[in-house]
Amino acid sequence: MSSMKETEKPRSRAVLVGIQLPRVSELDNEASLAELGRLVHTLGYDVIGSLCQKRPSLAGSVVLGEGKLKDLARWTGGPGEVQSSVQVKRHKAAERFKSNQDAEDDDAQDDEDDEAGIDGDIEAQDVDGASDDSPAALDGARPTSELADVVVFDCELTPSQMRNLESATAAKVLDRTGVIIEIFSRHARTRAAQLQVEIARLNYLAPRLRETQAGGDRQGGGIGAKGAGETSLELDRRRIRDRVKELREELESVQHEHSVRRARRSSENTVALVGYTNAGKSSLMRALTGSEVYVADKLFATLDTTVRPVAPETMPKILISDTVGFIKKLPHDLVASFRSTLDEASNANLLFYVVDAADPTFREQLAVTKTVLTEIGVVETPSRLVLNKKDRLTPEQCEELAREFPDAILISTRDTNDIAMLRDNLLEFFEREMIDETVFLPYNLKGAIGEIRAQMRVLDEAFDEHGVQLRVRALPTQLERLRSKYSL
Ligand SMILES: Nc1nc2c(ncn2[C@@H]2O[C@H](COP(=O)(O)OP(=O)(O)OP(=O)(O)O)[C@@H](O)[C@H]2O)c(=O)[nH]1
Ligand SMILES: [Mg+2]
Repeated sequence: MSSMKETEKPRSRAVLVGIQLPRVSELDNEASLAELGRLVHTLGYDVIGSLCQKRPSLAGSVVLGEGKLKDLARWTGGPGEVQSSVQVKRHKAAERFKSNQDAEDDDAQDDEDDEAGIDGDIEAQDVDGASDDSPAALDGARPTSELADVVVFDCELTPSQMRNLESATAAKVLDRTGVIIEIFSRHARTRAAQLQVEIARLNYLAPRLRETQAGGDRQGGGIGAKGAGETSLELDRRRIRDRVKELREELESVQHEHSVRRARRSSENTVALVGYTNAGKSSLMRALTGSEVYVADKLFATLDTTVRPVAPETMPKILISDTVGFIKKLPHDLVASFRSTLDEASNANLLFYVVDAADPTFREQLAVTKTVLTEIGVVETPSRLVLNKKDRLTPEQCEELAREFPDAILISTRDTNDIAMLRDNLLEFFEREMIDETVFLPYNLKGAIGEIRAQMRVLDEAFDEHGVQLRVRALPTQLERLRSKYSL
């Protein structure tokens, strides 16, 4: 539904800015910037270019060097330097000019050749670093026929850096955290997810709100105000704090309901699908359970955990839970909200680490996933590595991966044979873990008998005048829970 909204809106144009810190390799930096591009695209912006600069740190009033800032301003039509308060009026005029320009540009959006050529130009400049003093920058020489209205930095910016950058570029400035929080708030569907994201969003906004108000006319510190009605940006920090407290209280009660529901499922066999965003978890969920969960070529398509039984039904019944995806440089507050969303994972009997094997950076993505799970206390759960999107690999690549990860399961969610194989693998796992035990149930424990039949495999049964003696095959944890629940 939200995807509809995203495509209906006139699309904003964004320029990406990467800061390459000393210990970051060229490759990692590129991958990170490419990922930022996909995040920004998910947000509904068109990425029209990118700039990158090596810097010793993220310090400084605008993070970038002087010349680079001017380069950046050419993309947005901004003044190219931080405006003093006297200059703010001119800054405003520039913004007005820009929005007029936008309207014109919308009428003439077919100049693709032109745009592509100039894109290449800028990239070449960036690579040899010769762009640090372009006198044309201030004369309004623009790299494309269209100006960008948004600048997105692939790092976290301080509130004052953000304000300075907005002043120098006359564009809206976002950082990676802001983009991720915005995507989360658009994609959150259940009340629990909405509450978690809203808390993270307000915490992110609070310091920026103070700074921007002190700075003058702009409000909102760079995050899109859309959909934020109730969190109205005029709220001062005290009111934001109150609101966060309220939200946390509501969240607690919602989470209590969730944990009750989870406890009800606790005697069942569950497999949690975990992994980086866009790896194919929801696709795998669909394939294994026949359910219509949301699949999309978007980052963070899924924010809420869904649980469905494997279909066709298995005995014992196995539940699959689909979880929220991970990403590098995840904002801290969002990690905290993962904690509860990922309780499903911590209660699972088995974890499937799903990775997009066609993504050259999947090893790192897997490491990020494992780190976050360890952080939230998921440590001892047995796991399997599922290398997905096999259809995008050559046979040679498949062989190499099989050598590198001998225990992994290489699949494509689009291949029914692969899904059947994965399903067998899943059943085998539960089969291997299961033990046979005899339990005696007095006749008055009808509920327990029903529960056993629904969830465990009954191998043998013998009745006498007091009750029924069942020989069952089940997971040790299942049996344990059964015993404590019915005091057997
Ligand atoms: N080529 C190919 N594409 C796949 C495969 N499995 C999934 N995809 C595509 O990958 C994209 C992401 O799939 P999802 O299932 O939504 O990924 P996800 O892991 O649930 O992502 P998040 O919900 O964002 O964490 C979609 O466009 C899928 O169609 C596969 O085996 N091969
Ligand atoms: Mg998903």
